[in-house]
Amino acid sequence: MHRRSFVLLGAAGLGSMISGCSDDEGFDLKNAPSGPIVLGFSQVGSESGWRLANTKSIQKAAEYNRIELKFDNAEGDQKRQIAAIQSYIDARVNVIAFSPVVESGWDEVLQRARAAGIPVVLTDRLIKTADESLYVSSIGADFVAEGNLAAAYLANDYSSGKNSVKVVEILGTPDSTPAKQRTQGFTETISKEKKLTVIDREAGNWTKAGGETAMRKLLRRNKDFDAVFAQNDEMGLGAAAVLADAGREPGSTSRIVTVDATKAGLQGLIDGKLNYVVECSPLIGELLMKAVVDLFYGGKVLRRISSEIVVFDKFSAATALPDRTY
Ligand code: GYE
Repeated sequence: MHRRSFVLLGAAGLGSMISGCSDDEGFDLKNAPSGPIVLGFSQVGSESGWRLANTKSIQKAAEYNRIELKFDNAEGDQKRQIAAIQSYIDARVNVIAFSPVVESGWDEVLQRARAAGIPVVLTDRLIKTADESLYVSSIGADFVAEGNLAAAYLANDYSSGKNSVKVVEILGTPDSTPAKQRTQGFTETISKEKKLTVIDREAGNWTKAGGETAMRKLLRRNKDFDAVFAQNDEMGLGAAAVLADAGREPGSTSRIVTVDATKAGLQGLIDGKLNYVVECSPLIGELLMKAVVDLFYGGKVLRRISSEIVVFDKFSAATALPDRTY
């Protein structure tokens, strides 16, 4: 069945508006800095094609917007992210942004940023905190919707024939927002359509090697399952390699749905290794720099700025791949 790409616009227009920030919102933003805005950014790591494209997007957008970027790559280490944020506070940057590797453990360093009068913007992922005033805006995709779509497309694939479909799930980093919310969305949808059941889960930590290891463990524990929901392309392609070695033809005997829509993911669709890929665009650099400029030049900064979601199949992947920038 030829599916068209399905576009679900983020709720970019929703969410409270923040025009600068007054004391009662926790930040008393100073006027625009005399020179270029200095932004301190802490990146999660280099774990996937998505992350590399995200880094490039942020660095290019800072250059294009003439924002002085202090950039640190934490290589997956929360302690290093906290140290980088502290170094930006010590350096008295104008604004801090970061993609939190996990959701918990940020309150103390963000309270120090607020005490220093430095606004914080979250990109890509979220934090778990009782004090939402610790950050002024968050920019990223609706991961729950991505999980909803992954389940919906997988269920539709079995619309004829099988009444019950057993799924194994390969997760990203535990306690990271995309890992938690993609599972939440997938679970919400399958609880309504009643055809799919997740029988087992294993963490693959966003990498291809992690996906291979997770798939081997799942194969050892489960002889009988139909499909794989891998939370990013790298883990899905790792799972496909292990399934092929085990004689379970990925894309047919075992259907696979993933998230991200990197070049490798779209190629996997064209090669028949994957069945559906839900896009989660990493290209949020421009959204971040616009929010940063608006913070200091009186523009309106949304509390939540969402990116678009598109679902690819092998046909739309072939159309999109030639122009793909990541
Ligand atoms: O899906 C994965 C990356 O936070 C949305 O992290 C991002 C996720 C993405 O490693 O490839």
